[in-house]
Amino acid sequence: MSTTKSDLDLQTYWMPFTANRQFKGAPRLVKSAEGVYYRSRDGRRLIDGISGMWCVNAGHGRTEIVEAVQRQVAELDYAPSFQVGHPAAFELATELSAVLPGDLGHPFFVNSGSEAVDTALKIAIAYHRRRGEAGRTRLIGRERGYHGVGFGGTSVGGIGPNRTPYGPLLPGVDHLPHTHDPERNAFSRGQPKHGAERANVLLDLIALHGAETIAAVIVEPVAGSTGVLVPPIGYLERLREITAAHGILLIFDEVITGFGRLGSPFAATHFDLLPDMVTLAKGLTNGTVPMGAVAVRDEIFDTFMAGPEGAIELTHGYTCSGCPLACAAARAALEVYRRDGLLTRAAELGEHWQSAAHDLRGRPHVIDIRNIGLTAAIELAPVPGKPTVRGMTALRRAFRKGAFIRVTGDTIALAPPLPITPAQIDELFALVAETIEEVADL
Ligand code: PXG
Repeated sequence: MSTTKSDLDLQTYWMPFTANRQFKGAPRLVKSAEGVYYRSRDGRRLIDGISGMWCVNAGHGRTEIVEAVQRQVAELDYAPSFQVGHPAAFELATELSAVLPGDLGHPFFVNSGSEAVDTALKIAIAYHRRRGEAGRTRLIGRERGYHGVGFGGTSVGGIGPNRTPYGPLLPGVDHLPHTHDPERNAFSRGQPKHGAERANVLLDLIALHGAETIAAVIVEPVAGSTGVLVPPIGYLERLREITAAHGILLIFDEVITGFGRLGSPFAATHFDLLPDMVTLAKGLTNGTVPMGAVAVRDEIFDTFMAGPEGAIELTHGYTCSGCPLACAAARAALEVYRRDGLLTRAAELGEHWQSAAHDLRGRPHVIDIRNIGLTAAIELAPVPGKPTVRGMTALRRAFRKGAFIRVTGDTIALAPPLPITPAQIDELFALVAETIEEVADL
């Protein structure tokens, strides 16, 4: 089957985060997937270098997940979660809490990472208010951060083009500086050495506004969307120290880092730090059914449970919060992760992955390579005066060659399904290397 426009109406669908008109002139369509491969609509095999979109951590077409969703939809297609329950949501909450570090648990279910972030920000503000600190409303994100597309997540997010079209956004938001420092850290393997001191800017914001006005700091432990910025050694520890000392909640947005991406179940486990809340989505259901979650430490949960018994503790939730299908998918995904040892597999593959990534050093226009766990970014120098052109051309060329990758600006981002084999890692990087050669002379 060909991907011509004649047999498929491409014009009506308004695609997200896509140059619609350019895409529709030369569409890239996939029609099936299995393991670490997609199949394009015209029948070509593509190695999935980015787990769909950082979410298919267990690989595609996992029978256990497919069957669990099928059974669930046949038995109980939908049930609300306001004032009524169904067993799968309670079972999932218990199972998820068991894999979360420390006393993080009591998951509040939502439908996406964006909703998880907005929910976490609302919980943070409401938590302080319940404790008599209603003045703590200020939220602090970080430059280059991505926290989804809700108004809260957009406000604490730090990627200019995702913010500027949308007006003033939330008031009372500040941003820490990002941690990208190519002069000192280019081609670092794993965590870069330099930059922990950038966390100290939080002290300046505290001096400026007063700790008593600040509700929470939210960061991606490893910034994914912006092109894999790995935290400098000591940076996250410093953020934890400062937030704890000033009564500020620390939220780790683990939408990408959760469920084994770094070689540990969560970034909090990996860096051995306990944030006050984590946001989850993507890998929670292996990308199959939309679902997100916010997990909180006991003290936060207990604070909400302390009021009058008949009162709704959090006036928040969605029609599909804890939907049966999503719960079934997540329970099956967690079981696959556990049974196949996927939550730590990235650590086993880490050396091979890291060498394969850094072997690209010296290819044309490669100005930085960053990696941690099963993620990597290969940053290419922009074509002079034409930022993003080299990146987007690479994406198109790679797709044609048989590699499914992500590109942000002129940076190639890679994060394959965790069951990938060393030979498949080599296959992926060989295609990326060829692609980089092909975009040398733009
Ligand atoms: N937080 C983080 C850290 C994310 O990476 C979200 C929140 C929002 O999740 P939802 O489910 O609402 O999309 C994300 C999403 C990319 C890319 O190209 C990354 C995301 C989404 C789309 C593209 O890197 N991350």
